[in-house]
Amino acid sequence: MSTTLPTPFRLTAVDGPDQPEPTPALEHLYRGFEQELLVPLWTEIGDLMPLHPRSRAVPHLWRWERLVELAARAGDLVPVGRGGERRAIALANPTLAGRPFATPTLWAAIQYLMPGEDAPEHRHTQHAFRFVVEGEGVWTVVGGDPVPMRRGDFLPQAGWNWHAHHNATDAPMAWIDGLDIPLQHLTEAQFFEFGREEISDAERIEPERSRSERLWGHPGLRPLAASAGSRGTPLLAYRWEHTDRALTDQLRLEQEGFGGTVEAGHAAVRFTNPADGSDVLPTIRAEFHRVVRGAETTPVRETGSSVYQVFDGSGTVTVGDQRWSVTRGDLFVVPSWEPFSARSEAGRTDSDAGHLDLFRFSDAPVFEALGLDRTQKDSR
Ligand code: GTQ
Ligand code: FE2
Repeated sequence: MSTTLPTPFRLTAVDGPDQPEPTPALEHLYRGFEQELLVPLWTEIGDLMPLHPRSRAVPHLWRWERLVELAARAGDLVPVGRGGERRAIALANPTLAGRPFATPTLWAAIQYLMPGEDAPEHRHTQHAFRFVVEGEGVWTVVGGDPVPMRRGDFLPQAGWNWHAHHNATDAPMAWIDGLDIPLQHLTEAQFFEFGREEISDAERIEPERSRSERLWGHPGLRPLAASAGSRGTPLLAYRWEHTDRALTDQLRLEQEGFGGTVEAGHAAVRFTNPADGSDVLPTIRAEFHRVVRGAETTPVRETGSSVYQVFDGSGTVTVGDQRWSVTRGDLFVVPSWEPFSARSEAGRTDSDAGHLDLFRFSDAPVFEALGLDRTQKDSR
């Protein structure tokens, strides 16, 4: 028995140099291609093999004020528990077909936990991190190790680690999650397991520092007895005091005439694996940038995409043909090969030190591993 499937696509003659003349014979050839599910390269090449990257995603900005407002409302209306697993609300790039994807490879979400609430334990192949722009009081329990989360902290967590979150205070807390969900979705290699309903009383403690920090959190000192594991960083928290001090020192060195910054008025650090200096996660790079009041970064375009969150200060950021005034907490995306620059300026509500502080994460490790990384500086 033969079934006739509807043709899933329709080939039309394309106008252009080196395209065949649209004759009835060509039409007949194209109908034959359709029937046999064949597509010739010559009608598709511009889209499949472009001269330079053309992202399906667009530059876009989300205001923190609105995200927190809506997340708080979700806190009142939506329980957190088995099934949904997390009260996480993802940024959806407007041209990615309504999928909860900030870029074609990166997930970025605001997560919200009410006083006393627990997000249940699970694990998955997706690599993840948390970054805190305001508040404190949640402990993320990774492999039984309770890790406190506070403003400015960066908390990576490589795939397949058990994790739960626990709000130990009487105030709600919001933070952002970054994961490689869209990338792993494309790979069709994801796994997920539900853990215990409740974390144990021994894990429901609230230490100032995680065990991972006590072992791995001393600069330049590798513990001899510990194995770092094979995927991602063994250090589960990168504390704001260290990041802040590193950036402050870079700017002071510049002032003293010893260099130290990536360019005038622009200090930057990458969060790395203390065991080998590699990126914190196999698929995600994380950085922190500080731009001095009045300074502007050189426009750069890179393959791969990034998500930024304004940690402090205010200024103007330019992504491709978009320009926004930004302030604390605002999130925006830089799609592949879109020029990016940031300028630090006084904002409407200024109480900060006059710097524009930017947290950034990207898919750069994937592009480097595949030999697809390319950077163009001063891409004005
Ligand atoms: O906190 O474990 O935003 O598994 C998306 C998936 C957060 C989490 C997200 C997750 C988590
Ligand atoms: Fe998770």
